[in-house]
Amino acid sequence: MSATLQESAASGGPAGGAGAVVDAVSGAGVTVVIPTYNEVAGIGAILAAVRAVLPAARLLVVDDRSPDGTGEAVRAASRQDPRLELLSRPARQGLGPAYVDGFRQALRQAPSAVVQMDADFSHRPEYLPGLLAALGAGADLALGSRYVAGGGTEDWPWQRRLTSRLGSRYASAVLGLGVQDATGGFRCWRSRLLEAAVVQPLSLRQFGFQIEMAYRARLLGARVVEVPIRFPDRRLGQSKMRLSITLEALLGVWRLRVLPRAALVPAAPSGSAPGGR
Ligand SMILES: Nc1nc2c(ncn2[C@@H]2O[C@H](COP(=O)(O)OP(=O)(O)OP(=O)(O)O)[C@@H](O)[C@H]2O)c(=O)[nH]1
Ligand SMILES: [Mg+2]
Repeated sequence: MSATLQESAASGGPAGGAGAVVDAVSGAGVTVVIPTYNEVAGIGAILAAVRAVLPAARLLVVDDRSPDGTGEAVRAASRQDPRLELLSRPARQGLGPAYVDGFRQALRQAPSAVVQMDADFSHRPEYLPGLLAALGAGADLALGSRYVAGGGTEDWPWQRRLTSRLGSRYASAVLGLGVQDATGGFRCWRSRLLEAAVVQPLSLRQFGFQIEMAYRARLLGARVVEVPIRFPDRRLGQSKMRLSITLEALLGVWRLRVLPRAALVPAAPSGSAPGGR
């Protein structure tokens, strides 16, 4: 079976794209966005691993001037790899703004699909072709999911497993997301969907941003599928997870729920796919 996936020119949905092509084997037409803060210990290895799986993909690292020199390491690696780019942001403002800047920069080169993933090997590069193939099978957004059959977390203490699982269920229930893993950050977006999803300013800046983006996709009427992933704990470096970040997400879902649709996504053009509220 050919791995070159032609999007339907007549898909009509929010993320349809005439003639756009995603190659789930080489990664042509795909940009992988990787945010980093103090990930120098593992950044070289993750970039090499992603490159080995998707030789033709563009890789964009979004670094917030990491004091440990992650940005410099990426810049040095980019001299050997013309499809590796560094976006160096002047200051740390949270994961959400870093991702949105990265997404906007990635979209300027008109890829067919944009992948988001962490730098710490919790998001295993071998899942990339499966996420891309889900887009080829008709999804607008493929979520790497720990909480569907075949997925799961590894090496996490039970408290973290419980918090993550319940947090995801809670966010999904409050916002009607209809997904099992609303907080994961290993995702593959059809570009036209992502373009619409990053128009309005973010409400949640930390890890709640992942929930907000899943909600925006729902408001835009996206076809969302969950692809099972096993999620090991980070291999190297330090976690950026804090109680304040969890609290932002817990309270933030209510903020999202009461916001008018127009604060989160652009007005739907007439005749577009259903799914808005
Ligand atoms: N640019 C940027 N990247 C960030 C920021 N915070 C986290 N990251 C990156 O986002 C990814 C996820 O952060 P992690 O600390 O691994 O968060 P996590 O996966 O939820 O937590 P652990 O399971 O403990 O690793 C990593 O690649 C981080 O380096 C930030 O403020 N700015
Ligand atoms: Mg991590």
